[in-house]
Amino acid sequence: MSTQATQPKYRLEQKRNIAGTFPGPKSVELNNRRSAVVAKGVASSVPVYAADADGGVIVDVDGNSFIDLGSGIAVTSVGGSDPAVVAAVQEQVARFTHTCFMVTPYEGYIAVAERLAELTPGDHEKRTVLFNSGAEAVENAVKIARVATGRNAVVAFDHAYHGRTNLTMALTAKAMPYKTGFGPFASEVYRMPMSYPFREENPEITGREAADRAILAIEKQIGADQLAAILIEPIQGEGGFIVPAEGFLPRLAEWARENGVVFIADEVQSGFCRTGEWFAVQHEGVVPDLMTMAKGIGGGMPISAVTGRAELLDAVHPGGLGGTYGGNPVACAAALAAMDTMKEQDLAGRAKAIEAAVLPRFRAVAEETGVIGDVRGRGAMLALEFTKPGSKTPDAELTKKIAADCLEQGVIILTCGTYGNVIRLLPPLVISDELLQDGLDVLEAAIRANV
Ligand code: PLZ
Repeated sequence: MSTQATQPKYRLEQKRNIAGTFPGPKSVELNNRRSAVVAKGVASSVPVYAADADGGVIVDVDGNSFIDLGSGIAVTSVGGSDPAVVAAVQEQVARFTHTCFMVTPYEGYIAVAERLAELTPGDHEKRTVLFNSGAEAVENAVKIARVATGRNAVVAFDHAYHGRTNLTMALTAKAMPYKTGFGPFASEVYRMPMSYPFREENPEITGREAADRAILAIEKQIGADQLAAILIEPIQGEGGFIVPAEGFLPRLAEWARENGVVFIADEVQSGFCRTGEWFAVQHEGVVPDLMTMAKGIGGGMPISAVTGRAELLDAVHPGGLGGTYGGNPVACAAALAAMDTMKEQDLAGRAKAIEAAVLPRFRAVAEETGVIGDVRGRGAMLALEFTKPGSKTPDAELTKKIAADCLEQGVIILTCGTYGNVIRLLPPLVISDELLQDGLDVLEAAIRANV
């Protein structure tokens, strides 16, 4: 970790502690109330209810302290209640909660746009528009690309996840639970083969060749002149933390540029220091035309953004983009504070340190146990892909069991993947070394106990 970086200040003791029965009586009671009134369609991966959260811990209503290795799906990179975010929110919320930027604008929105122009890759002129959720950012990036190009088709990839609204469902690859029964879906979405090094039929295929495989299919099935945008997660999230082979993203971006196609990087999950850089595209020097961002940007408050080339965003007629809450002032204040914390605490550097603590350790565990086919990821966006020994057959059952065992020991661990066989590690970037070690010890023990 950089020595100049300031250290996180914790309000809660950074310790794992499962006090009594699990889940405790108060969580059980809340669960009963929930069953009577909350829709079944929204499911929770953890059966306890949160009362407090700070740094790398979440405390439940029964007083149990959990190590958070999920960050509310890659959101609370600065921790569950970063003092800078809390202070900024309190200050703003006491002045005004909302005016609607489309009615009476305010400075915070502009300040966020200025910050994103500075932080996102490329020194071209940029514009930003703010929304509330990742899905909304993706929908709007597609709208912008269509207006700017006058074309309709959009390419997304195998294993992609882009959201749950109608257009983003169409862009998302996985049927269950995201799409099944929810159609008809938006048209003019075309799915192309991803670079998934661990599951390539030809293990020798380079990133560039994998890109050319997709490009050939695009040219034959769509036609470059009909294509508005290529939309891709630089490291796929829900689909399994898939890091494409080196050269895949640069080749796609290059082809897009040559053909007047807008290259959209969906950095909703991978952005804001998560992978050891501000944005995951930076690992290969890719400069997207548009970027979608959400999650980590807001320090836990709902805010999302599309940032990109001025000529693309400004192609949209005034009034064509917006929404009642987009760039809400409280969320903007939180985002500015969260970005300050990321910089001051060198959370990108911290993500790299987390990578160094995890990858070699779990590569050794993979070797010894034979149940982990692939250990991958960048920064603090890391994954273990579980497979039946001696094969690449996904083992979703084992994955689920290990995550459940970790939870009983007080460690919140998320799974993902098209085949449901990936454990993903997404700790808050402010997690202490000791807490991370404890969490990893629990995970390693749970893996060993199940083989
Ligand atoms: N793009 C790359 O990861 C959200 C979804 C969890 P929203 N990922 C978590 C779930 O099951 O709903 C995501 C993402 C990428 C877009 C989105 C969508 O972001 O803020 O959930 O709309």
